[in-house]
Amino acid sequence: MDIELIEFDVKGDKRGSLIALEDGVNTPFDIKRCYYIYNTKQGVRRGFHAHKNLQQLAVCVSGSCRFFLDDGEITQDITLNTPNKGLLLKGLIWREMYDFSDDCVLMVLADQLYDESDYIRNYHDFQNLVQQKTTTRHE
Ligand code: T46
Repeated sequence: MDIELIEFDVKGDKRGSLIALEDGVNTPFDIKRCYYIYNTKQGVRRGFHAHKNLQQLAVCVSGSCRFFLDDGEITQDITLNTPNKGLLLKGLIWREMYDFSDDCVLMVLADQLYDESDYIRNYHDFQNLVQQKTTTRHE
């Protein structure tokens, strides 16, 4: 699966901790957008989509949440519960986020501006696209 867990350097001193994410220094792509998800109600599951062409780095800067990931062949479950690790999502991956703690702030950096036409929000469309890509690869 086209994912990676990236660990960031923590600048810690007696006052506490600081993490800096800088374009081209310790981020895997040039950042065009940042958004964050917080105040998620108990039991809520979000996501339910894949992206055609988008790289994202998800960091749980407070609290915890889980990602269910599916690339059409295998599935994986990842827990994000520390601000010093980021989940890099690159390829065609169906994602669902769940188990948000009350204090969860999920920050996401993206390499593209928001574009609804980049979303695949139907699971069958996602499966078809995975199939097409697999067929093209084997031709
Ligand atoms: C993803 C996961 C991890 C915007 O207007 N601009 C934005 O940059 C984003 C991300 C969303 N929106 C609007 C679109 C919807 O009306 O905010 C609303 C909620 O978005 P959505 O239902 O897509 O949120 P999630 O939590 O299901 O998914 C989000 C991202 O959209 C998605 O790219 O990978 O977080």
